[in-house]
Formats: sequence, structure tokens, C-alpha cells
Amino acid sequence: MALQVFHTRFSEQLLLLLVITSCLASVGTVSETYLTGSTYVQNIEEDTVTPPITPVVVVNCTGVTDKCQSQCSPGERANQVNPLCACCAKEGYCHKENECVTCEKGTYQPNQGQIHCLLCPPGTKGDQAGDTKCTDCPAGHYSNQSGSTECKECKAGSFANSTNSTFCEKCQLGFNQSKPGQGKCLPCEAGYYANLTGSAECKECEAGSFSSGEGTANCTLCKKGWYQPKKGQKACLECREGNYSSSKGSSECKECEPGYFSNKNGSSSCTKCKAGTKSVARGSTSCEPCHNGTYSTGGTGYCTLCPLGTFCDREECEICTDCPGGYETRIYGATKCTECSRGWVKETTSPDLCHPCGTGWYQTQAGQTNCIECKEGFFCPCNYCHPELCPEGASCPPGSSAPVYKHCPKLFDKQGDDCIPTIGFYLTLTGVVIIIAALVAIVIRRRRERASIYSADLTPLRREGQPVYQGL
Ligand SMILES: *[C@@H]1O[C@H](CO)[C@@H](O)[C@H](O)[C@H]1NC(C)=O
Ligand SMILES: *[C@@H]1O[C@H](CO)[C@@H](O)[C@H](O)[C@H]1NC(C)=O
Ligand SMILES: *[C@@H]1O[C@H](CO)[C@@H](O)[C@H](O)[C@H]1NC(C)=O
Ligand SMILES: *[C@@H]1O[C@H](CO)[C@@H](O)[C@H](O)[C@H]1NC(C)=O
Ligand SMILES: *[C@@H]1O[C@H](CO)[C@@H](O)[C@H](O)[C@H]1NC(C)=O
Ligand SMILES: *[C@@H]1O[C@H](CO)[C@@H](O)[C@H](O)[C@H]1NC(C)=O
Ligand SMILES: *[C@@H]1O[C@H](CO)[C@@H](O)[C@H](O)[C@H]1NC(C)=O
Ligand SMILES: *[C@@H]1O[C@H](CO)[C@@H](O)[C@H](O)[C@H]1NC(C)=O
Ligand SMILES: CC(=O)N[C@H]1CO[C@H](CO)[C@@H](O)[C@@H]1O
Ligand SMILES: CC(=O)N[C@H]1CO[C@H](CO)[C@@H](O)[C@@H]1O
Repeated sequence: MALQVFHTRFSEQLLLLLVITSCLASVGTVSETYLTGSTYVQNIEEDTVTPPITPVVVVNCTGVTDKCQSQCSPGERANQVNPLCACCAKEGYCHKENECVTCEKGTYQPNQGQIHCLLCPPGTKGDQAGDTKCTDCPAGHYSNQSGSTECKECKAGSFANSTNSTFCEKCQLGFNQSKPGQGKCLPCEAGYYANLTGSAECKECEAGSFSSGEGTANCTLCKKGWYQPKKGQKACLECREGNYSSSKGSSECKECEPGYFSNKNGSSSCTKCKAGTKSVARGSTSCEPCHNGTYSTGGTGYCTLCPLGTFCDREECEICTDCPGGYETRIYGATKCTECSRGWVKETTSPDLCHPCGTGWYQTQAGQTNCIECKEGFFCPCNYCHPELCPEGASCPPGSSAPVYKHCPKLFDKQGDDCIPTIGFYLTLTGVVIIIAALVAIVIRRRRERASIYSADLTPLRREGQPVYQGL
């Protein structure tokens, strides 16, 4: 700074010396001589680039057609003795054509007696001609070039937080600015987000996500077991009992499938109904027990009727039980087994049905596993009947359903258990047939004879037109 001041002073003195020297050298001439002097011009141009280090130049205005001259007191002249009353004492500069002109818009000149206007620096504007200083761009506005006549508004989505801004900054992530020319951006409200810098507006969080606080760059996905059906929300909702959401960012909960349930809020999955239970409806919060006579292996929406030959005598059967030996069921969904009836048996525990005792076997009691073979000397007329003693003259080997007789009737021969006719039987039969035939023949003959007698006696008596007297 000190060096700069020194430099400025030094330059001024040097120029003053130059002016004085010049003026002394050419007394009575117009000061044009030094205005076009090379050293000076060079300095002026440098100063234009780096304002406001400008030497105070005292101009000899004598002979110059100076619009500003009136600004000096009558008779006064700007010169090295009285530098304050220079040409263009307030504004503008002495033009090369010796015209004193007001500084244009975008330029300024704070000092008197200057021959050049200065460009307004970036961050400022010169919005009026003849400015002695530039105006700072207000917050929310900027100018990025020297000599600006106006400051531009920051666009929506950007801001300039201070005066003298040479550029606007984009809104940060999570912030927005919908109006142009603003000094700051505003944080997105809860439920909104801005994932890009320079956002003119915040976006609503998508369904399935939320933002709880202000200034959110990214919305948070609903976690598993939670959901959010609407956009722009501040929180997610818990899936209710009977419902679940298995993934993050769900916009809706799903209902538990039949055979599954969920009994707490915020479930990310449903639980399988255990064996012996069911859940019929979608969205169940609990499982129901299978009724007597039915079963389930778990995870089903229904219980199955016990198959034929099996039963379940309680609730929540995981499987039905085979009926034991001597018992059966002939219906689906049995809650108990029924005894095999008399004459029927079932040997083992199995889903099989009872079967009847075979011929020669019997069972007089219900619910039995075995048939009993008819003992020798007895016969068993039915499978549930008590064995009966073999009658006289008959044989009853083991397993007899009927007595077998030892002797065949006359004219029959015994062959095995059967009696077969003998030749005598056939001869007798033939004899009987012949006798019957002979009798029949006799009867027929008699009838014929009688018929012919009548016809021979009565024939002559028959005359036309005369009565016939029968029996005469
Ligand atoms: C000034 O800003 C404008 C946009 O507002 C841009 O187009 C131009 O390039 C910038 N100029 C400089 C010198 O930065
Ligand atoms: C302006 O913004 C800059 C950076 O963006 C920051 O460092 C500065 O503190 C802000 N000034 C004001 C007054 O907000
Ligand atoms: C703006 O710039 C001017 C000069 O151009 C300076 O005088 C002023 O202090 C600056 N203002 C700020 C806030 O930087
Ligand atoms: C911003 O969010 C939108 C919508 O969700 C998405 O399409 C885009 O990819 C995101 N951009 C970034 C940079 O995250
Ligand atoms: C927002 O999400 C995008 C991609 O989805 C990611 O690149 C970025 O880092 C996230 N930003 C924040 C602040 O979490
Ligand atoms: C479960 O979700 C379904 C459909 O998404 C809905 O209709 C039902 O009301 C929900 N149940 C509960 C208990 O929230
Ligand atoms: C689930 O949430 C609802 C509503 O908040 C409440 O009424 C219910 O009691 C909760 N159920 C459980 C099991 O916590
Ligand atoms: C089911 O079986 C259990 C146990 O045997 C019994 O207490 C109950 O009354 C039966 N229920 C029906 C509906 O028969
Ligand atoms: C102080 C000084 O040099 N004044 C001069 C200004 O110019 C006129 C005319 O050129 C001279 O007569 C003055 O001497
Ligand atoms: C959605 C949201 O948060 N929008 C904000 C964007 O900025 C304006 C101000 O420009 C705020 O009013 C909004 O709240």
C-alpha cells in the first residue's frame, strides 16, 4: 500500500514535472503537445485497466473550447498552480478534440481533471451517464463484464448472496429458488427434495419414500414393512396386521396369502400357518385350527377331510390316523372309526376297509381282526353265524359252509361229494316215460273211437228241411 501510494505520488510528480517542463518549453501554446505525449498516453491506458490508480492530471485549458470551462470561476484556468479547477472539474474529460464530454453509461470518473473515463468493474454497473462512481450490484444480481450498464438478475435456481457479485451460484442440493434475482435459496420443505444443484423448485418425494426434515437432497425409501401410497410425505406408514411389504420403497402393503398370517404391524413377511391350522382369507392376522375330521400340513388356506380309512378325533390334526385292526371308516372326514360288523374283519392298522369272512369262515363278533375257520364236525352257514353241528349221515370237514352227506339216495352213486344218477335211474326213468306214453295213446284212441260211432249212426237221419231227433 505504501509502495502504491509512493508510486502514485511519484507518477504525479513526474507528470507534473513533465507538464511544467512542457509548458515552460512552449509558452503560450495549447497543451495538446503533452496530451499526445507517448509516456502519458501509455500510463492512461494502464490506468483504465487497473482503476482507480489515476494520476491527477492538471490540464492547461487555455485556448481549449471547453464546455466545462464555465465550471471554473470566471478567469480561472486549470493549471499546475490551481489543479483543482481543471477542465471537466466534475465529470467527463477533455476529449482529444478539446470537447469535454460526460462519461458514458458503464463508465465513471471520480476525479477531476481527468482525460479518460474508467470502466465500471465487474460486480458493479454504471447505469447513468456522468457517474462519479459505479453502483454495486445488489444481492441477487451480478455483472460479469467491465463497463456493465446494468446488473443482471440471477436466474431462478441460482442466487448471489452479496453485493458486487460477478456471478450467481446455483442453489445447493436440497435447496430451491423459484424466483429470479434472489440473494439465497430456500431449503426444500419436508416431503420434498432437490437432488440437483440449481433447482428452481423442489420435487415431491415419490410414493414409497419420504423426507422428514428440510433441505433434503434425496428422499429416503420406506423400509421393509412400511409403505407410503402418496407423494410428498414426511413419513412412511406401518403395514397393518395381516399385511406386509417385503421390499424397501413400497407404495402399498400386500395382504398375506391364504395359509399365512401376520399378527403385528410393520411386517416384512407373513408367517406360515403351522400344521393343523389354516387361514382361509387373504390378509389374515391369525390361523384357525382344523376341525375334527380334517387335517392340514401347514401353509394352506383350507383343511383337508380325512381320507377313507383314516380319522382325526380332535382339533388341529397335522395328519389323520389309520383305523386300527377291526375298525374302519367308509366316509371322508371321519372323527372316529367304526367296528367291522359281524362276519367282517380287518387284520391290521391301515386305511383298508373291513372285508367279509370267506365261505367256511366266520366271525360272530364285531370289531375283530380275524375270521375263524369252521372246525371239523361243524358247518358254518353264514359268515356271522355260529358254527352248527354236522347232521347225522353228513360229513363236515374243516371250513364247511354246509354238511356233506355220506350216502346217496337209491338209483344214485356217490362220486366225490356229489351223488350222480346210475343206469338204473335212467332205465327207470325210461320205463316211466314209456308207460306214460302208452296211457296217453290209449286215451287218445278211445276218444277217436267214440267220435266215429256217433258220426256213423247219425248220418242217414240227416234230411234237408226235416228236424233231426237226436238219440232216436
Ligand atoms: C457472463 O454471463 C453470461 C450469462 O449470464 C455468460 O454467457 C457470459 O459468458 C459471461 N461472461 C463472462 C466474461 O464471464
Ligand atoms: C455467501 O456465500 C458464500 C459462499 O456461498 C459464503 O461463504 C458466505 O458466507 C455467504 N455470505 C452471506 C452473507 O451469506
Ligand atoms: C464493491 O465494490 C466497490 C468498488 O467497486 C467497493 O468499494 C465496495 O466496497 C464493494 N462492496 C463489497 C460489498 O464488496
Ligand atoms: C434425481 O431424481 C430423479 C427422480 O427421482 C432421478 O431420475 C435422477 O436420476 C436423480 N438424479 C440424481 C443426480 O440423483
Ligand atoms: C442422492 O442419490 C444419488 C443417486 O441416487 C446419489 O448419487 C447421491 O450421492 C445422493 N445424494 C445424497 C446427498 O445422498
Ligand atoms: C391391507 O392391505 C389391503 C390392500 O393393500 C387393504 O385393503 C387393507 O385395508 C389392509 N389391511 C390392514 C389391516 O391395514
Ligand atoms: C397396529 O397399528 C394400529 C394403528 O396404529 C393399532 O391400532 C394397532 O393396535 C397396532 N397393532 C399392533 C399389533 O400393534
Ligand atoms: C373335537 O374333539 C375334541 C377332543 O376329542 C372334543 O373335545 C371336541 O368337542 C370335538 N369338537 C367337535 C366340534 O366335535
Ligand atoms: C501556466 C501556463 O503554462 N499557462 C499557459 C497556458 O496556455 C496559454 C496559451 O497557450 C499560455 O499563454 C499560458 O502561459
Ligand atoms: C417444495 C419447496 O420446498 N419449495 C420451496 C422452493 O422455494 C420457495 C421459495 O422460492 C419456497 O417457498 C418453497 O417452499
